[in-house]
Amino acid sequence: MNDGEFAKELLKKGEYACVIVKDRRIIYTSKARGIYPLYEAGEILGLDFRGAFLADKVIGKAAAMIAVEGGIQGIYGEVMSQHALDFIRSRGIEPDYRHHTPYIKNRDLDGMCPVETRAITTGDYGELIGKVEEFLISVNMKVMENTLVMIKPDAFSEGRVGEIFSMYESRGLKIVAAQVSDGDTGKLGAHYEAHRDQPFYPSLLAFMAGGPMMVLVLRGLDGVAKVRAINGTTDPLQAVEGTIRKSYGRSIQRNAVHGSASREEARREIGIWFPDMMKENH
Ligand code: RTP
Ligand code: MG
Repeated sequence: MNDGEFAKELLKKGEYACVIVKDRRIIYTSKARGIYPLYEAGEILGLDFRGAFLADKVIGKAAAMIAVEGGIQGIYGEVMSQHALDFIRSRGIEPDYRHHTPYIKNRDLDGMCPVETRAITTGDYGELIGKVEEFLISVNMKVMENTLVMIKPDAFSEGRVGEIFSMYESRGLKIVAAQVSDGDTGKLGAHYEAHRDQPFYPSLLAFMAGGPMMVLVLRGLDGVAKVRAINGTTDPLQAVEGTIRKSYGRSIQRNAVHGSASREEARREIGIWFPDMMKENH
């Protein structure tokens, strides 16, 4: 039995809704239906699909695009939409399927699935992932997020950069950009714009501009909330054991690190510190 038949066999046993096999090994399975399994396999786990075979209960255009982008060799779908079939064939792969349907239906079977609706208007992978994430967010599922982190001048001067990197990396966050910044009052003013009228603003700016610090973009599943949980509460005295601020913060102002408060704030802050990144997709 080859990899394609093996994947198909596993799917037919009914335990899984999505199976990926490569070199006689099962590299991914999921019991979940919908787009999340392929999003997870490709974007979250970063699986390399080159030479692999996918068998899935339902394949719409979005699933087809993710699989093909990852280099999939063969695709079997119990149900495949015409949009998926056309896309797969346009990439030189002959799809294998049991049933086909003009488009994937929504849950109530009275219209098009919202992911299919989003996918059929694009052929660009980056744009597709943006649309898939938009859908997943709308149904409260976790997605990959970029967030802005600062290792503030206190922690930087005390030589805590390595330990702080480890605390993020050991929790699955990846560093996608990093720079040392020293006394850039223009960028700091833009960054802390929302706090301009706070009584602590002048001393906050003086502290942040008072020596070198490190600015990072970290990426991970649920990255914004994850970083803030690792950082701990603003006041280190109230922070939970094991958080960065509990370990290295000294006061409500000298609190070792910064993490964006929301996805929107992360985008705004990344635009200030890494303007080139905003010209790409995130
Ligand atoms: P951050 O933005 O640095 O991640 O911290 P945060 O969201 O937990 O706190 P935020 O309210 O945004 O405050 C930004 C930074 O201002 C300093 N701060 N000083 N009462 C004070 O003296 C005071 N309150 C806030 C802290 O350095 C805080 O991280
Ligand atoms: Mg804040």
